[in-house]
Amino acid sequence: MQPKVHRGRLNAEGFRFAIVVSRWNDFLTTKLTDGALDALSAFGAAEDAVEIFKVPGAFELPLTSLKAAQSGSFDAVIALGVVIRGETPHFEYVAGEAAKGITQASMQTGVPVLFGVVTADTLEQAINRCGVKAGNKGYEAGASAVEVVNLYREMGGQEQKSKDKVFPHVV
Ligand code: INI
Repeated sequence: MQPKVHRGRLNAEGFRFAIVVSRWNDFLTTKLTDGALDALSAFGAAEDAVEIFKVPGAFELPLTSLKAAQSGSFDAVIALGVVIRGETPHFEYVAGEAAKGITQASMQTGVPVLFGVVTADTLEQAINRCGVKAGNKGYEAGASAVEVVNLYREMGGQEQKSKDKVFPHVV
């Protein structure tokens, strides 16, 4: 058997992206934003193809991501945040609702909403996932956004979302 394998290309040209990022743990979420922007720019996103929406905390990521996805202006939404267990007795609620709501935003709209939320037990673990020892979850989410918009375009299941798309993407 030689099944046809589909995998999204890492080409961001012509696609538009929203980054929704929480200000809670700002010194870390800015690193996630830098990482996501690095990925989008490395894979060819245009300077004006990315917009950033800032929210107070990770709990606000789902609805803001849903609104960005519903706007019809973006091919993918990248949700970024940092929730640290040691800092909050309601870690489970904040992290759980963020994860659940981000998934819902995606499923409800058909627009990919990437989960770039670091959930960590300690500050050290969180720092390591924001560009130190364990990669940068923002970069990963940005690269994953590029990959899936290409995959969905190939699958034909995703309409062109961005209004001012310049280059028609041909697979
Ligand atoms: N928000 C976060 O993004 N990370 C956290 O670690 C966090 N803690 O520790 O509580 C946090 N709380 C705020 C929450 O996301 C909402 O902004 C707030 O509850 C208002 O709705």
